[in-house]
Amino acid sequence: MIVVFTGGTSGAKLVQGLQQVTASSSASAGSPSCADFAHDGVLELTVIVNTGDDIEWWGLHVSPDIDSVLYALAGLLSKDRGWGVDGDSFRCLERMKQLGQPFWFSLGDLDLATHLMRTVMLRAGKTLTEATSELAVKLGIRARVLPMSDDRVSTMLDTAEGTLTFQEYFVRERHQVEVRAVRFEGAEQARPAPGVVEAIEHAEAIIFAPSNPVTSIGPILAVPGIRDALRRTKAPIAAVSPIVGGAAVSGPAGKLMQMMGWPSSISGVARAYEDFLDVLVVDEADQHEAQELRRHGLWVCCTRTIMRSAEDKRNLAQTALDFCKAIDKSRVAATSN
Ligand code: FO1
Repeated sequence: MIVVFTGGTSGAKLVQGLQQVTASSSASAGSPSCADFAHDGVLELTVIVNTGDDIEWWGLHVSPDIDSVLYALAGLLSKDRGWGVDGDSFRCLERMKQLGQPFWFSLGDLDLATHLMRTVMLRAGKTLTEATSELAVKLGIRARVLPMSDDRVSTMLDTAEGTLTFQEYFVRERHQVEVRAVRFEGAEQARPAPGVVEAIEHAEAIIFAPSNPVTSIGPILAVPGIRDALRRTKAPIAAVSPIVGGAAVSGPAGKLMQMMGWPSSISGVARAYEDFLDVLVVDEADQHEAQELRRHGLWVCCTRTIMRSAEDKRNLAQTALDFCKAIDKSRVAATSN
């Protein structure tokens, strides 16, 4: 089983790449390295998703990162926006605006159906894990999509303008306000969702998508038990850097990493995951710094990490998995010597 940790829109792109790789391996057309991870030709994919960005909007429970993964896996994700449903309309949003309701968070008309269904299920007493699984089944998704927790964890940002939820910071303020601290409210009492720790323990490879280490992956690692499981697991762990050439590919990752006291570079990404990371996958633009990290004992793989086409996504996913396999083999060799 391949496990991927993700949040945000870049993460969803790598999930699409991993889906392509795992699907082709299931059809026995994958590369020999991926076939090594497959059982009876089936390479399972489990996606562990950030829910710190979740928002109650117009009375509905919206899980943006879960939805980006669901839409990505179902082939429904908007290519232009990177979130929401491809080709969606916003008529309800227009009407809500006329009715004097808040409209800075744009819910599309088709997207609304997902939030309605999720909210109905949650109000009927289902957990977020159950609601997500039911949505995934209805959308014809074969991968297992797990929220990080069924308990509410909210990413809060202390800024020059006061305390903001993640969506207030990211969408309403367009991440232009100065951030002084990031907190994950509720994390201390939260438990990992059912299946999360087991997936980490039984994984053959674990990949961190090129998501923001502070606000997309940070909330997942803040759930007690998840970081410990990552430190314990025998699975090789790779992270794809969201920082290319010293700057975030998109969004505020660089600024937030600096706020945390980490460099906004591939070294900062290595620092965020230093207690469990085996391989850092970085862009060719970061060759020079990669060499420096290697001198400190980290495996660093330089490749093309910008994902524009389906082929880019597939190639990046394949490279990350190949490196995990190489590490696996080197560990086996080391223990048998
Ligand atoms: N991002 C925006 O920049 N503007 C929006 O109005 C917006 C609405 C939205 C609605 C549903 C959804 O699933 C995602 C949405 N996003 C929007 C993206 C969202 O803010 C991000 O995907 C993440 O939360 C950041 O990781």
